[in-house]
Amino acid sequence: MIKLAGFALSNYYNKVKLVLLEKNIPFEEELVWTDKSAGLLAKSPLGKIPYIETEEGALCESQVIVDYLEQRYPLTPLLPADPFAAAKLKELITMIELHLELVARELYAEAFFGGKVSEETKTRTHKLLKRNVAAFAHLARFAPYVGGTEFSLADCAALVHLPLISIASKNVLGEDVLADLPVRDYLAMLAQRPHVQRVNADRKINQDLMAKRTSKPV
Ligand SMILES: N[C@@H](CCC(=O)N[C@@H](CS)C(=O)NCC(=O)O)C(=O)O
Repeated sequence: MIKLAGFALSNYYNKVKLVLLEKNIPFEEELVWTDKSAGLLAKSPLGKIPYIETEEGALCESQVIVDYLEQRYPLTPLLPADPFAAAKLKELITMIELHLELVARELYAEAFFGGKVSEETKTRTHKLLKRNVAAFAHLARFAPYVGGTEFSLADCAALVHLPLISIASKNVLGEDVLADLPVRDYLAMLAQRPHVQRVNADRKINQDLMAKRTSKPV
């Protein structure tokens, strides 16, 4: 059985978890903090979570993992069979993860962990986010799903990343950079899904657990 390793406060962990749930793939979870232990580095060389353990070995990087799951368990597809349509959804995922989430991540220390971000970083991040959100708006459909009429891998990514981008930009930059997009209604629609509800409930439990720890592993 697939083992999903990491912790449920992580957006990337929750992307993989939602894919596993939506595709009805049996899996178990192992709570792993990003402590850079030899055990973690052996399975995820950058010491990041999530990673999965399969019968054939460990695999890290959430998009690599979900692409593997999509190929290995094709019964409930989360990408269309048409290569171009599938690539368009992956384009959207890359836009969200590389050009929005990874940029907004610069703000997380101040937004979520009581740290401080320099004014220089704020200015640079704000500018980049404004540019990249415009590009995302160009690709996103919200019709009603982020990539079109069907629930897909792109929704598994959007669900976990968009709220963090909104909160971080609002708290640190004083502007929710996604405010002009129908993100709130979209997230409310996704929240009707039982598997999304489970992911969100588990995240809250993990948040309480993490609050009791002294170190801040994200
Ligand atoms: N590109 C990676 C990003 C994963 C990631 O950044 N995970 C965070 C938790 S949300 C982490 O492990 N942070 C600890 C670190 O970077 O050392 C993926 O898609 O899996």
